[in-house]
Amino acid sequence: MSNKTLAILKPDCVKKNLIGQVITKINEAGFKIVAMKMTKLTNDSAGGFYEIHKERPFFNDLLLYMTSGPCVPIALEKDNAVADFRKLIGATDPSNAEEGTIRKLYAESIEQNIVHGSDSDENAAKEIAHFFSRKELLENYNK
Ligand code: 3AN
Repeated sequence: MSNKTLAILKPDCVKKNLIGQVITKINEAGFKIVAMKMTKLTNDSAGGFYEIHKERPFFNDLLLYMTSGPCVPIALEKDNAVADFRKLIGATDPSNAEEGTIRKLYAESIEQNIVHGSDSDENAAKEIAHFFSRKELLENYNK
């Protein structure tokens, strides 16, 4: 899976009408869109996705935010996808993000930070499977 990653355009991205701008940045950086959908997460789905954060103090707020409106999960393909995508989006806290990164350009806060990117190849595989069936992916990979 080393050439795959999962992005989510989060509810603040959708509400601010930034889907187009953010996808343009993703394409310009050389990523190929393999699968994409617009969906409103349930509490269970968001809780499963962010399971690793369930003991963190911000977990409940994170679920409230991630279920507050539709989001856009996107499976992406590129050499070195996980690291390159995290470089493109910038630090979790937009005030620490590098100039030109998606979070620096568009994000408001550490919580409402526009976009998610997988943090390892192992998590990328799990996260892609959270949103897309094998059939949806097999039809699209390397095409
Ligand atoms: P990243 O999305 O950069 O990998 P993680 O995995 O540490 O960051 O955090 C997952 C999500 O949890 C973040 N995208 C953000 O929405 C939220 N989050 C992380 N740290 C905080 C925090 N200190 N306060 C509030 N929300 C946070």
